[in-house]
Amino acid sequence: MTGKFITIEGLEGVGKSTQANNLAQWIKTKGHTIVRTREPGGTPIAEAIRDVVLDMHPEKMDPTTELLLVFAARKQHTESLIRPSLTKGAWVLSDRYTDATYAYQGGGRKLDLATISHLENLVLKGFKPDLTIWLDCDAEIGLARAKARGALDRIEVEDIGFFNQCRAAYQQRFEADPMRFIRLDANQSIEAVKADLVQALEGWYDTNS
Ligand code: Z5A
Repeated sequence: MTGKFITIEGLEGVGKSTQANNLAQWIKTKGHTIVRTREPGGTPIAEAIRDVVLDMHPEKMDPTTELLLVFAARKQHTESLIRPSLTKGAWVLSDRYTDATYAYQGGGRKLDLATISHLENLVLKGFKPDLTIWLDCDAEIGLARAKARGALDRIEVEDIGFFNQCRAAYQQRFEADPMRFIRLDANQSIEAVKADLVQALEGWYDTNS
């Protein structure tokens, strides 16, 4: 039996890691083995690429370089960890996947969406998550939470306009494929988001398992 591939998406500080813990707990209560992972990263090679993407460099990174790096990491992650785990019947929960590329490199960096789509087809050949949880939150609120937590990485230091464009790109992804997404209001308290998450997951499970 093949497992399910679930991703969790949203801006920084929206609570992806926090709610991924709740999601993982819910998956276990359904009796499934879970593999938790993240992007960029998830395997040794992909984690090395993550460092290049997120570390500060004296040299400015070209946006297309950034795009190619996230897809290089994704290919390794998909073939080395995600697909083999699904084949074994595990459920895979990834903190971010291809929707993040449309949001950050498409919305934020303003790279051509057709180019991103072309790369996606080339690299993933139609492979995509069974379900994507989008934690939607005002960019100011998410960034304030991320800043309160500590030092910012190379992408987190972008201005608020960048993150508003990323959020708008997530909205476009949601509208283009609403059956794959569950959108949650992540401006709420951690407990309120968790309650909405579990309720939505139960509804999804009833029709998709
Ligand atoms: N990136 C890209 O550009 N292109 C791509 O294709 C991919 C990624 C895949 C990865 O960042 C970066 O890579 C990301 C996009 C880019 N860059 N940026 N900027 P990451 O994985 O290192 O981290 P992140 O995605 O930015 O997530 P985060 O900052 O770790 O935040 P989070 O996981 O969403 O939030 P959290 O850790 O659960 O919560 C943050 C704090 O807020 C914490 O103290 C919580 O206790 C608190 N919190 C959480 N929820 C709430 C609520 N509801 N109320 C109050 N406080 C809360």
